[in-house]
Amino acid sequence: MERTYIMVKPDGVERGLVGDIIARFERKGYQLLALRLIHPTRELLEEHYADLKSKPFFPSLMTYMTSGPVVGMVWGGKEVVKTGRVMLGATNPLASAPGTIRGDFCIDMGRNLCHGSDSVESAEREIALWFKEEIKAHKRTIEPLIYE
Ligand code: 3AN
Repeated sequence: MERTYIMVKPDGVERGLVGDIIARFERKGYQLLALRLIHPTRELLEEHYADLKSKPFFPSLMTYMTSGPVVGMVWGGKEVVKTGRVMLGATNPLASAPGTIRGDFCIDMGRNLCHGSDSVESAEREIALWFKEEIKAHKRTIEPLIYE
């Protein structure tokens, strides 16, 4: 089963949008495999955002992301990496379609509520980074109702 790392950022937690974001993934049919409320350290975030280190917005991204707890989740299901990002919307919320999380709930790129892995490879890297312990999927009875 494909897995992705979805994270509600500090603004999403503070604004009480965790439940709505979880509900969207649940209603879609994806399976919640792990969930943690974490106040991330700078070191963890620097590793998570290693490819953005040279960007001019990196210092403000660090300030934003260390401003409060985040909710990290692992979701599983068919094409969950790509579809998860569609559900999040574009990085710039003003370019995000209504019906997406960012399109519905936010305005600024630097307050864009959530993160979703951008490839299967980065999903596995991020899951290993944010969830050290092994994640086991429990057997569900819903699969035949979701997948052919
Ligand atoms: P995404 O989160 O959509 O994968 P990335 O990985 O390019 O986008 O950027 C990570 C985070 O960095 C974004 N979610 C956003 O908070 C911030 N960010 C990206 N680009 C900009 C930008 N041009 N100005 C300010 N913040 C940005």
